Amino acid sequence: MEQTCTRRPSLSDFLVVANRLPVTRGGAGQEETAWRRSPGGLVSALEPVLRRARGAWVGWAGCSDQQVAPFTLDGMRMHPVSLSARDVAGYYEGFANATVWPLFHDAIVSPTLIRDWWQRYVEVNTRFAEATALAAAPGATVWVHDYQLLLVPAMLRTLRPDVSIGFFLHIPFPPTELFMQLPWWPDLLRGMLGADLVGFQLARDADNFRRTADMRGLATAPPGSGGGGHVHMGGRAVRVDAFPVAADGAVLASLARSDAVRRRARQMRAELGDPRTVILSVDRLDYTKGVPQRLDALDKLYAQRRLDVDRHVTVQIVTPSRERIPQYRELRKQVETRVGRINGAHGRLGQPAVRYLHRSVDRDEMAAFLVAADLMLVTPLRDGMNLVAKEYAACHPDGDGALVLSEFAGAAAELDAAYLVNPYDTDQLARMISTALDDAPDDRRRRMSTLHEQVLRRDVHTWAREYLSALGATRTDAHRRTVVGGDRPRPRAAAGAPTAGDLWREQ
Ligand code: GDG
Repeated sequence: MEQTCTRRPSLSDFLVVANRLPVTRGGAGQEETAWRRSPGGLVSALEPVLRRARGAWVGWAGCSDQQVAPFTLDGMRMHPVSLSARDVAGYYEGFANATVWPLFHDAIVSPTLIRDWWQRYVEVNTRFAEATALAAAPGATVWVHDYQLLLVPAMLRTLRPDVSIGFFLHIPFPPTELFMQLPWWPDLLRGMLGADLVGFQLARDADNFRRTADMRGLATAPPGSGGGGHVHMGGRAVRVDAFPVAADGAVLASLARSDAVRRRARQMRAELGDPRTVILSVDRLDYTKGVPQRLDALDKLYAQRRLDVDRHVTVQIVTPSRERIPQYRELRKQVETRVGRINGAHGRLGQPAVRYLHRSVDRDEMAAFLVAADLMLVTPLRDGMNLVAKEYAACHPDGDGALVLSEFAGAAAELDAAYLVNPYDTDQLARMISTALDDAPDDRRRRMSTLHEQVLRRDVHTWAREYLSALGATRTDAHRRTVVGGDRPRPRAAAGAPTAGDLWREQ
């Protein structure tokens, strides 16, 4: 990987702002200082887009109490934001992941409200906004991501009214009554409304957001008026709309067709004892992903002998996540206790029912697992989208395989040819797993072909293009409204600065 250090990086016309830089330091056989790409939903979704647009990324490098100078990696400029150990505890593990994350996922786990965390969140958001303001060229386009940075759009607008600001939320936006449980909800709402375009995964999330803005007396216009709904804020019309995130379909499909991955998939099946059916789940170890509930359904099926260890092998991969947060440590115990119980009750010597991996695997290995699986279980209790479901469909071009998908994953809104299920209902989940296994081969094939076509038709590049074109259009709209509506004119972009739409079209 080509890596260069620049003391004074040039200004960028296009910037992604996210909690984490898409890199981690070090790795097996690498020097301590070498950076490599890190896994995760946001990175998977954005990395190809950013490379194509040759932009910059503002984010935390992942190590606390260290100043990291800006650097360039594989043609992407990185602007590290430094966080102290106290920042990490209060802003990241605290307010972002123990307050906002559970609340926005239907409060599956009770959100913790701690005023110090909130203050830390405000401070860190300020730092992100300041770092972005320094790195952005006049009239630049800035795309801010996710629940860790809800305040950044408004802060950045104050510092740099010339830039075009997009915000995208990767997780669900909760119903108004839940959102209003947060003592600081008006600040968060105002923060998001600093953007020109506020994007969500689903129309349902955008509707929740508009309803919440209504509570604040901010006038909203219905969807359809000018290509999406608008919220009027401080003399500006903020566009609010849905942009469902997509997988890097073509790349995965070609990886899945490659000799190396196919060979590895065959080898995996052999290592599993060449069972008739390989059942797979891959999740970040998070209570939103419904892992214990899914294991309970499998337990039932093994107990009722609808699954047996000779013919059906289950592989559960969990990627370690947020391990310093107590609820995540508790979840790991719950999952591992269940795996032990299932294997103790239904496995045989050398033939466990569930093969359990608590680690992340590299991209090719991940693709091989997806190819090897006859049945994929994606059953979150709540999920903004869920890319694993889409990635599985991308890896099955020939109509083989089957996908059991939770109704509470955002992906279910598009992938309705999957076997949809309510993951809270263990009996129904068990029945649906059986149905998917026993379905007529033609029906299963028809469903899988539909899913594959869907995820290839609309991939991560389409997603970014849709979002950036919409963001580009808001700049034109804002100018028109300034002239028509007589608002105080915003400083215009520097002559020649590309809009978000131009940035995309240039590629
Ligand atoms: C958030 C939202 C939304 C996972 N383990 C490994 C690995 N992964 C990759 C998957 C997939 C990504 O990580 C996980 O994405 P998800 O969408 O499933 O979930 P979150 O991390 O919760 O992401 C979610 C997403 O943002 C994007 O908007 O869909 O709803 O919660 O790409 O493949 N990749 C590799 N090894 C692993 O062990 N290589």
